[in-house]
Amino acid sequence: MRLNRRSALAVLGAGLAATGTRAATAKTSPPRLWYRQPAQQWVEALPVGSGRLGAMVFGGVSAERLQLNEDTLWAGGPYDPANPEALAALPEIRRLIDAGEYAKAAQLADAKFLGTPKRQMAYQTIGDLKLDFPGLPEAGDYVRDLDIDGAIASTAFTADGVRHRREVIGSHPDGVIAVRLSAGRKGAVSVDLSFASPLTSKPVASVEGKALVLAGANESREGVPAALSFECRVEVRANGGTVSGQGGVLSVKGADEVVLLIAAATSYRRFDDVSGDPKALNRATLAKLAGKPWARILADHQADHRGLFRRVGVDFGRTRADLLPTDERIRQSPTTDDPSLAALYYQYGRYLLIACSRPGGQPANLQGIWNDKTSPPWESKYTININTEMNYWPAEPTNLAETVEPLVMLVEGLAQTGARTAKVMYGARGWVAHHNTDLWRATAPIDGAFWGVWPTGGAWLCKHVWDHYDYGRDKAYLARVYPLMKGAARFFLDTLVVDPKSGMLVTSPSLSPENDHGHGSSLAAGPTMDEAIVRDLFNNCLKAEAILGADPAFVVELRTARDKLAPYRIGKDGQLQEWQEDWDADAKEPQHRHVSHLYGLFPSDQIAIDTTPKLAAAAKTSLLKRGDMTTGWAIAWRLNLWARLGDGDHAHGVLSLLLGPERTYPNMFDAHPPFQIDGNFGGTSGMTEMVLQSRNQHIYLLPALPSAWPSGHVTGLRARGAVGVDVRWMGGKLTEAVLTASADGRHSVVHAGSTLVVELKKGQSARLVVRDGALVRA
Ligand code: FUC
Repeated sequence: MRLNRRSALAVLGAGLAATGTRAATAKTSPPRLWYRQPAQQWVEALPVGSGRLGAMVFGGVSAERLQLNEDTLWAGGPYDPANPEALAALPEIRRLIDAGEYAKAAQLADAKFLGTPKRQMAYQTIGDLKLDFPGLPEAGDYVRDLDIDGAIASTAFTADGVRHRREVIGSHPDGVIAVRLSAGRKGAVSVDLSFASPLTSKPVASVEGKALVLAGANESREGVPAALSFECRVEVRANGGTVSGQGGVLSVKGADEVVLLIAAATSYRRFDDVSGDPKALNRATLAKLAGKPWARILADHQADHRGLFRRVGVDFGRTRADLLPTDERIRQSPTTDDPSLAALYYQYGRYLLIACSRPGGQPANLQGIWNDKTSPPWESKYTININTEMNYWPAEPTNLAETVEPLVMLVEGLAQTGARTAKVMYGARGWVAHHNTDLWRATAPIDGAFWGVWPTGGAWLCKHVWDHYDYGRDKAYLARVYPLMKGAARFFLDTLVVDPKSGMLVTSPSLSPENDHGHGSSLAAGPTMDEAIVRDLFNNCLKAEAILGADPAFVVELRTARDKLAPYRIGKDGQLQEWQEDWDADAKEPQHRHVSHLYGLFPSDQIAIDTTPKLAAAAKTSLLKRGDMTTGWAIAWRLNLWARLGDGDHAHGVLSLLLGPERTYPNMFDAHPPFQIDGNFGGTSGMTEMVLQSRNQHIYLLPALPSAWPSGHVTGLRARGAVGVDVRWMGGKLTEAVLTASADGRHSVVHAGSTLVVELKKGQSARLVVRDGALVRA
């Protein structure tokens, strides 16, 4: 049953009367995740983050657990994995590939062309801050939630007739995780604080006055010595009661209210500098907060968060399912019409990006910043053959451009470390990064030739570097990043080789990410994805040069090489070929999770249903072959692709796979499985692509609206050319769109076959409606 706003409130009232719980009372907007029981598993706990610091909140009654992260606490230390043996082996690896001896090429690459060490460093947890509440009896009226508009996790319950409330935030402006423990009766808050850390380096907890401190080092890994020191410092502010410390335990007894300010830092300054002083950093962070009450810390945090979060509003419709706790909604979602679960997932993606990627911090890794292990899956690092890029797909279109800064900083580091890898391993100028990187900006191939010998990771990241300009149109920024793009392009100008069969320029050795083509290995020359990524890189360099006018000689070189890149090919089954050869039918895993050759359709716009219909049809054939059900992030990629194919109903079907309990944990974290945050971000991006696309110099309104969302709106989105876009629809039809320019520009807007060109000066807006089937200015 579908409800309008008024009947939804009536149902809410009825639910309230039936249950009489506060859980039900609080169940109106703002958007939130909520539960009737504490988290048992980590994937039930709720994430907060300051960008740099993260905490997972379990919501236990007699024992609370805050699992803590700091985004530079990784294993190892500065290291250079470039393998000096590689250069000599390179010609023979290329020759074997040209001769069709792919297995031998892979063997040689395994022996000579991998980084030293063959694996990268892991992102590590600090451990847990444990809060034990002695003497708290059984609780009733329990509810915990995460308000993603207020960016606050709360746990509330009644014990012995006293209402207790615990709140946790991750404040970007103040650089701390802050906790408030309060109760409805004076003197009712008593808590014992201690640390538990799984780090084998055995950090030591101690009490310093009214602070509990955990100090130690990171772990060594793969023969790379541990080079970081870290400290986590919890300052306790008790209102009333007593504070005392013993051993590694700080106890508060009989307080009216307790506020905890948690600062954490490591000695990491840059990939090649670990001379920071974490103790001094934490002291300075906390000293700045002296005298600042919780109410102001909270107000500053919420103003900061909402300044980003509230830019976008989303409504895909509402049903009764909206009234259920979040874990139940996820469980029921495969069989329930619950469009506002999709809207919640959408905004949760934005919440997570704000919480884990802010200027001054590290970019979002495989788990954002949330990780409870010292040796997490795939080291919770940066997998740049899809996962890191996917993390940032929603950033520009959903109006969170600020969150991209850490990614640009990552690329600035890679351009330095990758210059050495390019020189040592390829004898090339410019810079290269392969399929993974870590805190230390390692850029050599790793894991094995099958996965690692893929030179286009850095080039793909450069698309984000360019997109940040294309959405924002800030020339000073473009001048700053042009050398990064140029360096990435320089590497390919020096290393592309002529394919003896076609005479075109191809990457070699390379592979189509992690996919065995059935001829002995994954290694190949000129996989479709590489050619597409390099084409984007060269074109974006050319566009940047045209704006900056920096580099006429480089332009000639780029154009010549670009025009010799291998074109897309359609294979014998009508599919878009994944490789230069028509091997798709021979591939070992026909339903492989990666859909790398479809990069041209999304995230790029080299292939589109209106600009290259034949290639788009071939891409669709490939996509149908790959199937819909796969790992979390790979479902999310398919969602974006189906939106680009203009098939809203197929996209919606794919979205239901992502939102179901097999791919979404109770805390709404994406399940690869295991947890990987890319699916969350890819999901937000895919839903955006259903209602708005900004590609091929046009803005497409409602390009893939599913019949399951007949009425709704998304406001505050962004399109290329520094323009904001609101879209509203009813009965499956566009009712209005509003464009708001933040720079002068001309925008070509497309809807249902009708195109309208809108010219706007900075600050102006235009309202568009459909009249007699044509898009017009209202
Ligand atoms: C790539 C993917 C895997 C996983 C890993 C982190 O290698 O193929 O599925 O997501 O990254």
